[in-house]
Amino acid sequence: MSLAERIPPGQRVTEHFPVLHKGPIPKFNPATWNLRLFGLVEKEVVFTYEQFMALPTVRIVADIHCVTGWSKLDTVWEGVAFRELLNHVRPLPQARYVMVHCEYDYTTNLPLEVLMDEDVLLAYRYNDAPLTPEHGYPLRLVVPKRYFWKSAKWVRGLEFMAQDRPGFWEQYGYHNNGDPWKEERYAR
Ligand SMILES: Nc1nc2c(c(=O)[nH]1)N[C@H]1C(S)=C(S)[C@@H](COP(=O)(O)O)O[C@H]1N2
Ligand SMILES: [Mo]
Repeated sequence: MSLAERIPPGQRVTEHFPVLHKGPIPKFNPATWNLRLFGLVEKEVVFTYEQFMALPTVRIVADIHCVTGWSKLDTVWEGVAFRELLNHVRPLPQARYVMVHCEYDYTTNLPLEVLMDEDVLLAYRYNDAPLTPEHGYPLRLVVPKRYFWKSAKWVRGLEFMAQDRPGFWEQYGYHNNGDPWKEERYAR
């Protein structure tokens, strides 16, 4: 694919890695940090930092697209594939959506089916180095096929749900789906 074909409509490529978020960068304490998988699951699962870091890892190379107009090509992420988590938690049959919960109450919503894609991961390394605090250390979601606001930083919980519910930006008028190729930037 040519470079031009990799840029969704209305986007421009940046070499930088802009930092965008609401509120402060949370402090990280590995002794108290955990990741909670809850909601419509057979049995709730809570990973300690140590347990989470022991999970099998994947490495992906992906282009990322921010709704504010920048795209960044060939970003490299390492962490745990979302679908690996389903070896540890069993969602109930009616669970079709996930609310991603972060520090300071940032949330974003995604269909479970979208998260099951092989390029979706909970990342703790970026471009062959530990993720930096401003980019989501110790753990961020990466969903390359959606605008980057859905790639939530500082993730602490995944809530399995039967009905969809808007997350933080989705409540403030961002598109519920956020596919860059369809330019799903804002809700009508
Ligand atoms: N927890 C949290 N995650 C967040 C945000 C936020 O405000 N809080 N902002 C989102 C938005 S709008 C974007 S564009 C990306 C930016 O990620 P970056 O700072 O690593 O470029 O993070 C997303 N994840
Ligand atoms: Mo954003």
